[in-house]
Amino acid sequence: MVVKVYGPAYASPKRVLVCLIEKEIEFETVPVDIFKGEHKDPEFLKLQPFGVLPLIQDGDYTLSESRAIIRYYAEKYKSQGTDLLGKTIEERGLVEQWLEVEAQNYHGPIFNLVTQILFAPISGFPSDQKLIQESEEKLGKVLNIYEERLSKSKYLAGDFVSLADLSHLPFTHYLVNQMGKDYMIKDRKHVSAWWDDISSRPSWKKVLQLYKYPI
Ligand SMILES: N[C@@H](CCC(=O)N[C@@H](CS)C(=O)NCC(=O)O)C(=O)O
Repeated sequence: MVVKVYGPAYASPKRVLVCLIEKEIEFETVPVDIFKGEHKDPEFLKLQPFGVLPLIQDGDYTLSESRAIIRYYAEKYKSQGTDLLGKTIEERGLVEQWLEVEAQNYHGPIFNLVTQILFAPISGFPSDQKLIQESEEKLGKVLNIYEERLSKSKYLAGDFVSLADLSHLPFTHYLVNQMGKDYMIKDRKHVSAWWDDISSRPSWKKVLQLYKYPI
């Protein structure tokens, strides 16, 4: 059964795509255009009542929330492709901890920066400069903690790449490549080396090559 991934152009679905490639899971993609409001079409809302991407369909199994999807596939195919969950229960605990850090501490400020700097102008809204400044400060503090952590281990959960690292790829890509804020990564030696490592993985390069970002 081939997994169907909805909305491959957008950042959160790319979190799923990079993990499916690492896990060597066959998939196909279904384009959904947020700018045309296709994610709010009644047919789509039947599958994902909140009207957000990504969504996957695997036979008659439907799942949304990008981090739930990547946990599901990393567990289901634990011994296929790259093991992204760690070998021991203690390593798994650390993968979960850093996945939560990404979702609870990193994602909020970086999401605000992306929406205010990149999406507000093309949607015809003024950018909120105060929110941009506050979000950059918050993200900087999170990155200082990452710098300390990554001075002790190559990846966030230890010396093995995991879901926790890959989960950072889609939004950090915007920060480094499209927002003129690459110094936030490059000025921190260990964060910078970590970013170079994870963003040069063949799986991520393939995602970037096959599924262009909307902006
Ligand atoms: N927590 C959700 C967030 C998904 C999300 O924000 N998706 C964006 C695309 S990157 C979206 O669908 N935005 C459309 C909207 O919010 O109306 C996840 O990780 O799957």
